[in-house]
Amino acid sequence: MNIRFLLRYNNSFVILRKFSSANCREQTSSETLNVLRSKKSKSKFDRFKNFIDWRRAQVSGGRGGDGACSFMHLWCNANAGPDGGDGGNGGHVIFKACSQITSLAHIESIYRGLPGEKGYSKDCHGKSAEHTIIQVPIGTTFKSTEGKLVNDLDDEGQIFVAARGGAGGKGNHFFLSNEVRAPLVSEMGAEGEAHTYVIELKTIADVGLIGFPNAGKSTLLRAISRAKPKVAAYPFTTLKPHIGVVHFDNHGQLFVADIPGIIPGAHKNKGLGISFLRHIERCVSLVYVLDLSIPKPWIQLEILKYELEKYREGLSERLHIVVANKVDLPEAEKNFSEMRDCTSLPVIAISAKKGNKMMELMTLLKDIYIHKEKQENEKLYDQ
Ligand SMILES: Nc1nc2c(ncn2[C@@H]2O[C@H](COP(=O)(O)OP(=O)(O)OP(=O)(O)O)[C@@H](O)[C@H]2O)c(=O)[nH]1
Ligand SMILES: [Mg+2]
Repeated sequence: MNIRFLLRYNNSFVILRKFSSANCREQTSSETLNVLRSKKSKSKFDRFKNFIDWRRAQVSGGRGGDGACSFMHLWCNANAGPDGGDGGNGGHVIFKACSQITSLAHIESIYRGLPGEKGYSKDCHGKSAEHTIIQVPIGTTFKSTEGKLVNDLDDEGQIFVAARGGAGGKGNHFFLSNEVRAPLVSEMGAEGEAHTYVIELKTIADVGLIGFPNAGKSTLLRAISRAKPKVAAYPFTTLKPHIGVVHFDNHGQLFVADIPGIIPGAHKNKGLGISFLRHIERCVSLVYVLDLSIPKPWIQLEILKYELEKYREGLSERLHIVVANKVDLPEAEKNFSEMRDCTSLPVIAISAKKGNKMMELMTLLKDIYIHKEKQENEKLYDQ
């Protein structure tokens, strides 16, 4: 069953690679859209080794260049007046959202903008410094040390001027007036702004996999995408979010995030705590992964929803799917039938390890993708 499913998608991949056109995005409908599965083996390179999602950085703008104080002497006019040029402006420190960057590992703790050049005689102005541009992932937020949100970069190419450079000082030519014909003053360049920011990354994924530790979230992400999060039979195997991509045959993609396990009290910083609940904030929809090897699995769902709700009101009620994992285990049957009797939850029982009911899950993910496309189109239309 599973093999047929894979082959079918692989076949459609080959056909669609030949005939797809750029505007096929508009034709999205649940009947025509297919999920693509790649035949290529996964790479052995661990790309998420240096995943860092929190940094504290001191940033200061470059100092402005000093204005010059000088007087011109010409061969026929020994006192030709003041000719001190202005200093150049110091460079800003700017953060720019870029989709190629995935972690904050490259962010340093101190950034200083470049200084402006000083002014010269003969009214030569100093050159303004280049701005220092630091690329950060989309979904980076900047907070002050008191915890106040200062900026939030959630679109490609958005910039945040974190520290402005100081203005260049005026040269003595600027101070020439009818009263003062030979000004002996020039300004010094101003210091740049200085701030300290707490920089955080909120993963932007379309779907977040939410579940207790060991529920099988990473196994599920491995099954539906080419991502390779570590899978092991102990809690908190996943220590940082992993993103997998589900491809569709209209060139569309659905980003699925495997988020570290949540336990009761996570909103009070228990387990891996709230640091990972923030990654869920940006997910458009959620997949609750319940562990069928544990008795009364529906209680897991109540706890997960409670924790999300405590962290941010309304978070648990986003568009969601509930999957009950490990249906292949002997004890799962009893737990699942109990769950059916006690609750009227629309749940699909899957086995991420063995591949049971993956096709049904893919169909639901397809619906999420269509919903996301609709939302994006509406947004574009509104603009
Ligand atoms: N029998 C069976 N075992 C499974 C299934 N899915 C996952 N497992 C096993 O459950 C254990 C935990 O799986 P993970 O995918 O690491 O679980 P997780 O939810 O990512 O766990 P954390 O990263 O700790 O939050 C592993 O030993 C898996 O082999 C399944 O469908 N059936
Ligand atoms: Mg895991």
